[in-house]
Amino acid sequence: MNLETGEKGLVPGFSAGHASWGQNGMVANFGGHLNIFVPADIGMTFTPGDKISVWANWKNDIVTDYGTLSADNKFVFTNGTSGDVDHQHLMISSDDPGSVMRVARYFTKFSWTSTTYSRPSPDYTKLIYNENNIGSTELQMVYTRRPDAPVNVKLSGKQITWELPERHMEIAGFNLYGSNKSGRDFVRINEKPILETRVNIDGQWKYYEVTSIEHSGLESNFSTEVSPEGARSYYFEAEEMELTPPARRFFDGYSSGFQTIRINAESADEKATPGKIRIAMNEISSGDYAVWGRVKGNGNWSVNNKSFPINQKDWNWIQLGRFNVANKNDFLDLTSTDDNLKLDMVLLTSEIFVPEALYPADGNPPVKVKNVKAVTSGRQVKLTWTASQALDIHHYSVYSGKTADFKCDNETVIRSVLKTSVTDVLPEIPKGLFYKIIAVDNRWNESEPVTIQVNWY
Ligand SMILES: [Ca+2]
Ligand SMILES: [Ca+2]
Repeated sequence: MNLETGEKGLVPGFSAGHASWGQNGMVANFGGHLNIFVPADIGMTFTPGDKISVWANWKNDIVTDYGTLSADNKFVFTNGTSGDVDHQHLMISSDDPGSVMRVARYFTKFSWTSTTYSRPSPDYTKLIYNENNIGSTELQMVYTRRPDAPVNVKLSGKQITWELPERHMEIAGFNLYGSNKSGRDFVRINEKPILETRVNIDGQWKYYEVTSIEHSGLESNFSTEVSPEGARSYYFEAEEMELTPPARRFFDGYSSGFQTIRINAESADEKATPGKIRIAMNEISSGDYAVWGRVKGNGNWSVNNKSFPINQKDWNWIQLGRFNVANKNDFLDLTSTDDNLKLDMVLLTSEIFVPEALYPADGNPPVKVKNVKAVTSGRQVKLTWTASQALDIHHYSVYSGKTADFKCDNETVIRSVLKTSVTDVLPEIPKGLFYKIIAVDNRWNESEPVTIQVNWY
């Protein structure tokens, strides 16, 4: 009986195996390629069919195990168990289940003590999962997106105020950055995180921005800049804009926010339609702006129907013409039909500069580490160093090679750490051994490496 209305009848209960549960309901498999959304309050209705909706209707089976639906219903995290998603942790957008993002590959054997669940953190900036590759349970973590930056940032006299972004369960505080140039060269000002949503400034800098910082130490990109003279540069993460397939989210650790947009049609109909990224101009001051895109791939991006050829093997900032913002209802539409063409970020600026870094608002790397020491003990090498002086330091990466000129890359990295020491245990005492240490800031700018040679004799 419905106690409010007195209505009597049969009410449904609902359970599903191997589903992705969230606070507001679940996404459950219904046959191989169809997923349905069942809201959590399904048992409160006599007509449950009206509340169940199709969440994904894939052309091929996407077979997944248990998973998690984010608290805002926007993403499902789950692990693939066969076919082309086998052994992969997936992040799938509810807005476009056609973008099945492959976040991490896992190497594990089934065991009840080490099940392969995909657990996002509360704001789903990180995915945590088990493996039993080495022992019984190894916890692994991968970043999935940056935290959201503060919103409604305002400068009034000597005070800057802001509001919490939509996703903020993991935000521990805020950092303040200043620069004398719009859109670039921002440096952190505060030593300890700001715990309130306001800060007083001394007016030493022309431009200010704020960031959110998580308990984990992961920092957001910058908010919109504020200045007594008004903002002149605006950055947009392509994946956070309004999207029309075949413009789809794609996971890429070398892109800003760890995600990018890729043109990826899943049907002939989609192939015939341009994918679109729409950027609203509602917070942009009117005026004439240079449009820059961080792009990769081959093809054409069209900006409000004017076409720009792209031929970039690696990520690069390319100017995509100019745009005159006349009023708040204007849109900037970036479109393409070229498969695998990518767009990571967009910059609108009325300044004259060439954006260069992954995130040009801070292209300043930390200073390199000092006092690197190596102490050997049997087959162990203990490396220590003095912390980099940069306020925006995030971690240190340690690389190892046989010659002094070895390259620092994914092949030679041995560990990334938050502390200032590493102990490397070697299988045997090598003939030549060099380590390089690189300091990395919150936007992944890297210092010059410092090299040390290790000798046993
Ligand atoms: Ca991006
Ligand atoms: Ca920096």
